[in-house]
Amino acid sequence: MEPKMVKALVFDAYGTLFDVRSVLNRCEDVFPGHGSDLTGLWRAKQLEYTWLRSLMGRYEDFWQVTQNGLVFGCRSLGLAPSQDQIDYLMQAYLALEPFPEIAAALDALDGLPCSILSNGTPTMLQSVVHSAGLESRFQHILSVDEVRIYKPSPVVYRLAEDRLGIRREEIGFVSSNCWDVAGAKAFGFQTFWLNRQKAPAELLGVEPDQIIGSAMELTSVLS
Ligand code: LAC
Repeated sequence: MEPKMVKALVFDAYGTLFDVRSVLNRCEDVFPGHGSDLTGLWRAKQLEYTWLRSLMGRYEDFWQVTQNGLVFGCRSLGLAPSQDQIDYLMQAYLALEPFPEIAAALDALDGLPCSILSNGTPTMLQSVVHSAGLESRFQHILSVDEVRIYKPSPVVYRLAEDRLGIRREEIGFVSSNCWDVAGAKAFGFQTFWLNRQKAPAELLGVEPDQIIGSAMELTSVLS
């Protein structure tokens, strides 16, 4: 499908701009031999808790949900982290590595306004963006904390439409999380699934408008 006019791009943060697997070194450091398993379990449980809490109507912020996901991940591997170990591992989330092409890809977008819409708390997002030196690249850094429900609730995507003041069909939404793309597409954004891992598409009844393998491809699919 030919993209319609896109007046602004909105990016997901975790897994899209920032590599959630960059916690691996700290996980391996604290629990040698378990780094990879803990990294995967931690992320999976973190997301699961966002969906469960949204369904339950019992929001708590992403810092807390991320910590609970970490503790559950440790326990399911038979590990009992101390509070100091939890604090040390959680600090990794404030300085996740950006994916290597992100700064150049944002520069190449040539003035197209870019924002972030994420499950992260405002503090988490400010920290990770600052640590990656990307502050000047984003017009808005929007957190679900304002609406106290997680993606893929349409309430979250509406927050971006309202704050950008641009109609949803003129907003391009970029995420590596296919389920997030599905939520954004169902809401009415134009969607770009950044599928770096060549993962199979989720079967959620909505297809991304475009599938790209690197953020560098945004310039060409938008032209
Ligand atoms: C986020 C999650 C989906 O940044 O990774 O919102």
